[in-house]
Amino acid sequence: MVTNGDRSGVAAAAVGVAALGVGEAIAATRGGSLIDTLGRALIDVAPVPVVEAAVAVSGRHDKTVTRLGVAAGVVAGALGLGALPERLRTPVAVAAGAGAAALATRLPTRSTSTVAGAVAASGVLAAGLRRRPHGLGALAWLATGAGMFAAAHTLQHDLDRKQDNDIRRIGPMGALGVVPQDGLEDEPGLSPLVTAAHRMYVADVNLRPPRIDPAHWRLSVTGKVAHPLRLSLDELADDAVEFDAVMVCLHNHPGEGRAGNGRWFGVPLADLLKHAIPESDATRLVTRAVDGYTISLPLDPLRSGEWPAYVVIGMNGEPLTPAHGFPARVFVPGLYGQYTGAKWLGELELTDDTHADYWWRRGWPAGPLAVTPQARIDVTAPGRAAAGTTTIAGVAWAPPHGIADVEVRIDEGDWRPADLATELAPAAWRRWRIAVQLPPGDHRIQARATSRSGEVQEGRHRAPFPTGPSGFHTITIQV
Ligand SMILES: Nc1nc2c(c(=O)[nH]1)N[C@H]1C(S)=C(S)[C@@H](COP(=O)(O)O)O[C@H]1N2
Ligand SMILES: [Mo]
Repeated sequence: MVTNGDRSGVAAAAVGVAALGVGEAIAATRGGSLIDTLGRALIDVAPVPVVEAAVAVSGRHDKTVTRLGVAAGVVAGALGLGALPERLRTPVAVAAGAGAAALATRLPTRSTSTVAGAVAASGVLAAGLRRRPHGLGALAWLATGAGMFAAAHTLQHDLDRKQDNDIRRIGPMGALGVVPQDGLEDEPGLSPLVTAAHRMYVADVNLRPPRIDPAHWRLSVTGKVAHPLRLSLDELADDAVEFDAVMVCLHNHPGEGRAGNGRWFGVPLADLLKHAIPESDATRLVTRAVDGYTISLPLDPLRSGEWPAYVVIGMNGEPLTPAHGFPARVFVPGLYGQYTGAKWLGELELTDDTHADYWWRRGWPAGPLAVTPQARIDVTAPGRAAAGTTTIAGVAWAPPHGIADVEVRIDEGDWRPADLATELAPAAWRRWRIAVQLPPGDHRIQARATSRSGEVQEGRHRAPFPTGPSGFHTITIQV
């Protein structure tokens, strides 16, 4: 039996889907998205423990989970609206739309169409709730919503394709086609020495990468400098060099995949700073993305070259992909991603210590935080060289100093040194392998890394917040 309350619930949900769909389609005409704007707003205000729990639970699917959460929230909001007394529905729906529109104006990227989408969505919501469709009527609203979502998807897809074409036309960034080797190419299942861009983890607060026209994009170097700069991608490419380094997310628990090794192409930041001529009271370098997100760094170690830092414009011989920061990002090998510099870079601003970054204002330390040594086990397989042996292999990193040792222990026994592959660069990850003899049964295998600076991987488990995770990657295998 369908009660009156149930029926108005169905109506409100159908209207909610239609309203959101219309909003998405209108926003998408210029690349905006209501859902993504609300999602970003949610990320911007969520308390750090909530963000940490969401990152831990959703893993690599954090963006999908956020989007579904927002969509569910909007539909739930429509249900709530539907339950309100008739005379309140329209004003509340319009207020919600105005709120969403106001949020959209806070995000500089493609905000006009998102504002229009929010206004339209609140209009559809108010009109639909007044009509209270049921039966086939509700179905028609649902179908309209679905059609609008499909239209939004097509529009976004076309814009993505246009961005991809713009990027493809740029041509190579670095020595395309040179595949480095380290001697462990014969180990199936081991992480590649160089991580392909499409296999590299993605971590950021944007639900969709900003789309940037490379023809009009310029990197500005501003603030406390005697000689402000505005540089095109071509001008940056003229001064770029290749370097190998591992990018590590602060949220990477031992054994996880939030780390990748790239052959990057970038302009040494020390050179850029020399050209810009910092003023004497400049103490920080703010790396600012086109959407306003910032990561800042102390200026001195960047100027002196103590930290080799780069404005990166290419990865693995090609321009950066949209997900990884096209057209430019700042990268200081050895600092966690959250502290290393902004993707989708628009500006480098020299300033003083009055600046506060996105994450510090939320309770993270001002940092910068350095990557600690970590070893990951990728492979446990019957040894091919000798019968009765087990091959254990993986990757380890300790940027910028490099890996001195990787050791493995079985069932909490003594640490045994693994063989290290040829080092690509101290800041890169290093592959390793060891063959061990294991009696039949279950065994706990652990690996630990030691840096060339003498830092030994810490075995005690620690959560990522606030200074980065620790512990050993531990796996159990059956022989
Ligand atoms: N603009 C911008 N840059 C950013 C972030 C971000 O949210 N926005 N996240 C940082 C974090 S936390 C990490 S781990 C790295 C991830 O880079 P990747 O997605 O290319 O692996 O980018 C950093 N740069
Ligand atoms: Mo990160």
